[in-house]
Amino acid sequence: MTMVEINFDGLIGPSHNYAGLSHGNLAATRNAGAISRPRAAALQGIAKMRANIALGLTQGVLLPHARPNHRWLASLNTDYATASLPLKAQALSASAMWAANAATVSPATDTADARCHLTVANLVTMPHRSHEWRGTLAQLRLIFANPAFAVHPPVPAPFGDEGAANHMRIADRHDAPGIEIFVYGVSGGGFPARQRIEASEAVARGHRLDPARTLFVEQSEAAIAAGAFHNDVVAVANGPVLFAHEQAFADKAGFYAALHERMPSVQIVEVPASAVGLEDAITSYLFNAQLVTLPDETVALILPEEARANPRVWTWLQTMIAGNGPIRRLEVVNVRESMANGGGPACLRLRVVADPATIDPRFLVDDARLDQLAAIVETHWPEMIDPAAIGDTALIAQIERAHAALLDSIGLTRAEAVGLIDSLPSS
Ligand code: SUG
Repeated sequence: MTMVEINFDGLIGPSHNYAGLSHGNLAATRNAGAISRPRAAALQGIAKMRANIALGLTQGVLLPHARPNHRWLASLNTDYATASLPLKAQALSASAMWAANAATVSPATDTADARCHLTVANLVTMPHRSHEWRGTLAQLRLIFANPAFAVHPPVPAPFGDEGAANHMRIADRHDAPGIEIFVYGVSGGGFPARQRIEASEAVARGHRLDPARTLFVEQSEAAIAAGAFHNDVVAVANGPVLFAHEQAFADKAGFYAALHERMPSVQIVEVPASAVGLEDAITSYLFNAQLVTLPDETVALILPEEARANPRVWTWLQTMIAGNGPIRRLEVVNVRESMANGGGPACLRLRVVADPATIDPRFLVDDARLDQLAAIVETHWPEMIDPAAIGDTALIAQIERAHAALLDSIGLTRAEAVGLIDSLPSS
């Protein structure tokens, strides 16, 4: 059995638009009302997947959800034609693209029953995200149907859970037992703290983690107030390396001490606020990078272009690379369309450590599969969406045709496809 880290990227859906739905996500609110480019957005995401494959990484894909979500509107006793504009936007959101919010994942090495556990996030803090879970659960049950996995439904409301975006794992290697770190928020100044400790604790119990190797860490109020609506905007971990902003955590000293005690081999790369302030860290998405181990064991940071464009951030990165730290290589990707909604390279992916042979092969991608996906996007995805025009029936018909064409191309059985279209759990 070969356990590797697989990055499942959310394919950016045909309804990608800038509706300004996420209070506390500064990029999304700043771009509210702007014209989006769903086709370019999805192609940027595909190019990122291709670049990761070229680096020797194993790549998977999560499909966009059927939007508008008619089932959700029906549960609100309305339909798309008659719903208010805010409800239309919430039903139409392509936010499932940010796969880091799909679920929390604990590899088999960390769990009492030696299965890889996934708990779907409830995303209850934001209305447009709160209806993702059914589609995500249906899809994860398809992809991870093998008994090597346990896929759990979400923790109930009101305990907000935003999935892997608030979860980190430190381990000597991907296939070695790790320390799992759950980051929750208590207060966020004027912005909501989206991850509740009760949810993190419930996920950890469900995953049957060893309490001695599990940490619950509070995100700093300053970070949330500055726009870090998820921990993965101010910190990222991979293998034995934690890369974090100095102001990411409420009790940094206590957290670092607990981590060192449990994993003496941990290497912490901290960015001081004096070199990169929270504002620069958040606008550049320096920490929303994919921190990965390449096949030759080099640790690389896959950053958004916005990080290179910020002189303070880029200067700090150049100094880091010139030094002797564990992060040895920088790669830059263009995911501007997603970034404009507050989703960087790390938001777009869900990491799963598993044997690829246990995964439904329809959800693993190579260059040829990405060519097929790109062809569907080129043919069917709308070129532009003006959020003021989401009532346009021709646009909605195009979005629904695009999704149907994608499902057709994946080779799903009728029952599987119905599960994904109707967002019904498959069992
Ligand atoms: O939940 N943006 C997402 C971005 C999620 C980023 N994910 C991670 N950090 N892992 C959010 O705020 C914007 C949608 C809109 O405004 O139309 C949005 O939902």
